[in-house]
Amino acid sequence: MATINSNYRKLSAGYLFPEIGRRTREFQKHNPDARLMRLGIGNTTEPLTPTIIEGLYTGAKKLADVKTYTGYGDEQGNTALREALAAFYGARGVSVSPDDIFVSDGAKPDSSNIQSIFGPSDIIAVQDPAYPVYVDSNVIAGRAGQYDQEQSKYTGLVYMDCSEENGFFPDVPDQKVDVLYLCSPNNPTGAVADRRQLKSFVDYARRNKAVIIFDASYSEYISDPDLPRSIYEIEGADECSIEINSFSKFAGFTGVRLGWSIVPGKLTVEDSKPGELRNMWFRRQTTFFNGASNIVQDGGLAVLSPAGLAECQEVISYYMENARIIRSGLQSIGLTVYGGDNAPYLWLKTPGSMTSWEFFDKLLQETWVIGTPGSGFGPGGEGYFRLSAFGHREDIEAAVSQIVTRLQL
Ligand code: PGU
Repeated sequence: MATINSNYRKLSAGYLFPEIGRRTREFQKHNPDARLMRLGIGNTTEPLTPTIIEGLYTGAKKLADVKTYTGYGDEQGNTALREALAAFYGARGVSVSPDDIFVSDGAKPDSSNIQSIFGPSDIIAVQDPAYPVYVDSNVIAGRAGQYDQEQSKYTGLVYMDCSEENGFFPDVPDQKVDVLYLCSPNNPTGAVADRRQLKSFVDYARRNKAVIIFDASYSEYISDPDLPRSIYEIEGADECSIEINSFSKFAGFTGVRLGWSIVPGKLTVEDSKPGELRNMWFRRQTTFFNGASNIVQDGGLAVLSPAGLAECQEVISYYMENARIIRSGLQSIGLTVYGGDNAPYLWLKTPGSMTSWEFFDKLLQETWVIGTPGSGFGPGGEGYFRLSAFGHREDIEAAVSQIVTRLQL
């Protein structure tokens, strides 16, 4: 007799984005003429650049010739791509070995799967609010305890508060935890950790033999040269941190699918030898995953070429200009807005004492703009709302103009 993994029943509700989709379809059904503007999901909209398209063509053309055809590739990912990624870090003064890099089909799978190399009763800490995948993957793995409806929290997780008071980046926990998820530039708040803040977490992790899972999916949106784009910019981080990154937001690969994670050979935990965790992640990936598409990996190589990097920066600047347009529009009607400086997300305070979902419905009804309720990212997001700067300029301008002229405050 088969039984289910009852941990799935503990998940608080539907995954946030499908729930937004459900409410949106419902609205559209009753308002078929409304032209919706989607600033909800962080989904790229601008086309891939010429150098990247050329890289993808090269990858496809190789498959047409018996001399260059390849089937299953190198297990950790194409060696040339791993070397190019190591060089990408090297150019920033960060030393990463290609042997420690694992190419994947994106940061979401890596950030949900990585927990499988840790003990079933390890204590997990998450930023609050946070990208929901860190919480949900640990709920499914049975580490989160029960969902407490009243608190909107899992009893087994440690929530690290990110609020206006601490600039939306948390202090280290005042208790001992084993695995900590950090995301900088942050989804959803748009906050970016500085070196001192990251150092405090690296020091904490080393003191407690804990591991930081650092999601750097938005690292390329940092334009301030003083802000760290990799946790490995902090001394000692390679003994206590795993970094996850992606070509999704960096190069518009949200639908193409390509990412990477770094599990340093030096990383150790309480009961492991150096290299053991890296080997376990290798074992996990080679057992459950068969590598990213070879064509796509050629696209990734093109991203990392000098021309590719320059073109990607232009697209990123375009999205960041969107962020500026959204922020100044919202501020012009008196809303309080955070983020959007070195991250493609704007984090606004809902007006009055509205809940995040109330504001979602109000914004949709009055302005036809779709955003993301902050409470969907954890209890600390209640009373906040996320707007994404991904979108065509004309759509962003139309959305801002609708908000400015039609939102009743
Ligand atoms: N990590 C963070 C922090 C993210 O915000 C996202 C995407 C990912 C990872 C996923 O990266 P991939 O490399 O494309 O797998 N967040 C978007 C999309 C929603 C989702 O379900 O992933 C968002 O709107 O929050």
